[in-house]
Amino acid sequence: MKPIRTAIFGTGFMGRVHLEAVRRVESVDAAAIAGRNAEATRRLGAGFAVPLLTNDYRDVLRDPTIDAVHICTPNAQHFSMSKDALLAGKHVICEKPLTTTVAEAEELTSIAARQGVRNCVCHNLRYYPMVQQMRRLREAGDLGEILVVQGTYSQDWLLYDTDWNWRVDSTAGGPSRCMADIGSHWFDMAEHITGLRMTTLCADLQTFHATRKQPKHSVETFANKLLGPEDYIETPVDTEDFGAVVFRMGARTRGCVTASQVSAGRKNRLSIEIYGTRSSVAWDQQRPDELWAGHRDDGNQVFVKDPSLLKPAARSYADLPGGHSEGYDDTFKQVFRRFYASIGTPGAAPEYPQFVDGLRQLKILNAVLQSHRTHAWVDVPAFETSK
Ligand code: SOE
Repeated sequence: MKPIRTAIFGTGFMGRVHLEAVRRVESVDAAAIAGRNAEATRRLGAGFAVPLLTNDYRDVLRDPTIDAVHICTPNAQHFSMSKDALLAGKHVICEKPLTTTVAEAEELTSIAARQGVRNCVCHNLRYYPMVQQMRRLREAGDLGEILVVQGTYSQDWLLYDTDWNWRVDSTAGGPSRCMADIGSHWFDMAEHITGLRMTTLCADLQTFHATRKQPKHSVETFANKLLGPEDYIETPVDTEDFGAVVFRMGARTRGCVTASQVSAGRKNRLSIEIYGTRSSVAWDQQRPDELWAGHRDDGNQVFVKDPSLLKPAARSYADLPGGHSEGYDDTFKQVFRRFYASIGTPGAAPEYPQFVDGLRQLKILNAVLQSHRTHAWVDVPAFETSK
């Protein structure tokens, strides 16, 4: 089969992660990189011997030999780049959040449907083997009825007022920062595992630093710790550092979650706990190969990832034998592998999050912002997602 030719838009942290993962997928060639920073584009492209390097993503869209694009730029650019790519007939993988407004996400979802191309929003964290195992345990009825869903997504890389990244700036990242950047992963995972949908919520957000010291030059995600205090500009901040959300999933299931980018020592801790009438499960992204199972009338257990011990439907998400850890990078490989396989198999049902799932997250985020603003519970509009 002829390899599928793909391009990466954006050369920051996510651009590199996508490029490395694409290189691990069978029958896909990394054919182009588009980045605004010429030196970063050259360096990334040279390292991976990518043939077409440009500072104008439209050069890629005009190239009929390129089949697909990955959009890994700051959030505010997702909409126009995705729209242009869809209209150029490319298959599109876009980083989350899909857009910065519900209206934009709705427009992209309908253009994608009209164009008949494959589309994916990168909620990759669903594809840790143990997250898939939790989903399959729930499907098999091992958890019983889900009563309570709780957890956190906590990081510390924006704790100090000297910490800066484009995500802090709402014109680049959108009106929500912490909830859109990491809270959305948690919500997506909670719905994916439980099969339930958030129906109503009450949110409280907090911006601890009303101003931050913005470096005079652009800073790579998570790389701010390497800067000295000398060349900063004091800049007002209008995006949240922390959020707490209490929610309902239908008539009986209840939950709560916090998302934080100011929790010292928590580097990238997504933790989720699901309590059912039969048993419980709990998982932490920083110990990805372990799954805790809790029992009322028996000893609790810690399962260690081993494909042969996973539920059959979770097995294809674990490529390595037990004792060989699989982590963050591997989740991208799992998404991209399924995305590219679906391009090669036109009738096949997609097995990855699509733009409609990105739209769902935008609706949840909208409800979070509205609830915080009005100090009130807000309903999350019900609609069909791909899950
Ligand atoms: C930064 O908070 C970030 O890179 C997010 O943007 C990713 O989606 C998350 O997976 C890790 O942290």
